Amino acid sequence: MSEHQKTAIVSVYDKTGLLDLAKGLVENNVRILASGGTAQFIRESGFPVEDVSTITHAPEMLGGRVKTLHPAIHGGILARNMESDEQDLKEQGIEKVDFVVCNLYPFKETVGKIGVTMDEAVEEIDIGGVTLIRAAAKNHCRVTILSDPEDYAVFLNELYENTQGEISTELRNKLALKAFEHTAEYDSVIADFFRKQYSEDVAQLPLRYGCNPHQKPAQAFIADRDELPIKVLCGVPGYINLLDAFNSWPLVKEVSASLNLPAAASFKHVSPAGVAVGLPLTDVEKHIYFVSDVDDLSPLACAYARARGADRMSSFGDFIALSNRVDVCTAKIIAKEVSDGVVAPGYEPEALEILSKKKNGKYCILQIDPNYVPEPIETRQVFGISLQEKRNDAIINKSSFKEVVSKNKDLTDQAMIDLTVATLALKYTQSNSVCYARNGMVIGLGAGQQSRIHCTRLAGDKADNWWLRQHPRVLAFQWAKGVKRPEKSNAIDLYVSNQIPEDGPEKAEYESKFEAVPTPLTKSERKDWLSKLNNVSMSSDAFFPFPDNVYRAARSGVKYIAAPTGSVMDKAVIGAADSFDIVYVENPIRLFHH
Ligand code: 93A
Repeated sequence: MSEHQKTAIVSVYDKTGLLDLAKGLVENNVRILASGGTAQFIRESGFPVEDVSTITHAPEMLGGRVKTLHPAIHGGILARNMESDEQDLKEQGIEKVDFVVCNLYPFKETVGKIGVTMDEAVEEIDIGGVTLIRAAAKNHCRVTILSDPEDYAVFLNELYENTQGEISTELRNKLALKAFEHTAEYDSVIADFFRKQYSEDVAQLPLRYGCNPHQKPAQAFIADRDELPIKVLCGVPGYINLLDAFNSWPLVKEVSASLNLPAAASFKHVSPAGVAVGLPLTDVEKHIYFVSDVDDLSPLACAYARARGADRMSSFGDFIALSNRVDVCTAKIIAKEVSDGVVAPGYEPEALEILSKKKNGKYCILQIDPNYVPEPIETRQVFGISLQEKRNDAIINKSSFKEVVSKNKDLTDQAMIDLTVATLALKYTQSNSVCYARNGMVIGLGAGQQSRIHCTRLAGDKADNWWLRQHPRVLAFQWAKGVKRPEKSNAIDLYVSNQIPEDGPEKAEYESKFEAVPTPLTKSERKDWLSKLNNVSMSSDAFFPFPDNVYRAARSGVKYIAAPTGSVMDKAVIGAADSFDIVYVENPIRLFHH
């Protein structure tokens, strides 16, 4: 054979298109060296082919575990067009390889079979094939790697067109990338299999289903660490529980770190319904958050009472995040509420015992490693496409609110606390979002609205409801015997949101909750009471496009606003704030969250 004859190593599990390829290679005077089964397949069809042992001078061994793993093969593939490599080949009597055709043992298909054994799975881990593919792809400036039968045709077209048997750089590059993608995906499937075998409940957590019961299978896992940063202490977390946990935990951790106070969040559908720090509660607050009967509220308990109490309707069945080790007092409050689960860095033994009894022992209790720091780059797949971004690691604290752009520049310390809570809440709220806060807690949050003014109105209406819940007439409600906490919250919500049923079964049901049915608030009584709501802070995850947002905010006692600027209407928006003597701070960081 002439020393210029092109050589192909062919070793394929999937023999689709192999004979057309062999025919094309032969017609272009390419020498074919193939592994056992591949060689036999080609030979039986009458095409000239040599066994790889012709150059390795070693038989296939270990039941096929070693076929192509040999310097005569890999030296031939990896050699560059440079003197020292040529010299090495000459000394070892090795010929250069120009084309590698290889596809791998079907590991994924094998482990997908019901009842597959570990031995069966292990035998399907391709070593030699992956080495062939990676070696050829590494040296793609000279070697062409075909890892998919789909590419044989385009390869042969070039081979027929070019009498020298050269393949264009463009095609070699494209095929090399494909080869690297192929081996990366192959290895990730193997890792996934062994993670499930050897690290269940450590680095991998099987989930009953995804967002909905028909979305199976589902799992949570971490690929770059030995173990997940969470431990399941009770119950079985669901997919949405984990979405809530991994959004609410960083939120309370950051709020607590920024304000040096314990923090709590009450999440529903991956947005907070309430977020708060552990400032002490007044008697009225205790009353409206349903904790009047709890003695000696700890700071963490105050934080949760506030977070849960902000919007009791939305918090029904919440997922809770607590910044500190959970104490008995906090656990006792949680015990009384309808809730789905909790995440915290630790639990006092008695607190854990109390919580473990919830939901007939099925309450989801997660312990998170407070020192866990996620990778800076986050990837997710949507509709089969990977999206990657740097994690939103923006730090929000009191010093974030320096750029006062309004005439009134009097930003109080309490306002800075409230703006920190509100802005951090937005960082973990589905956008668009606007948040009202007062006295260290969220009092109204508008999440996931496509229009900003709808967020501002929604959050404003919630803030109004929160304030109306403190009206003396609501505080004096006389409940019928046996009315449960959620039923009380529902009735209060109908009352304060001015939606008291006027007739039919709805009215009867509403009235059945009371010992004495309360007289509705008149329009002017509502107005009077709402006019007393003051010193509210408001934050927005992006700029306000129109002054209408400021007008709406002012109606709910907003005195401090933090929002990014950058709208063509900035001047009009800030002008509107000035007309209400509102302090307007530019927050330079946009906080969209999806
Ligand atoms: O068991 S292996 O990892 N050891 C090897 O040395 C080796 N070389 C190629 N498997 C190896 N292969 C794989 O054999 C290829 O990736 C291909 O999937 C298969 C082709 O085997 P046969 O030619 O005997 O049908």
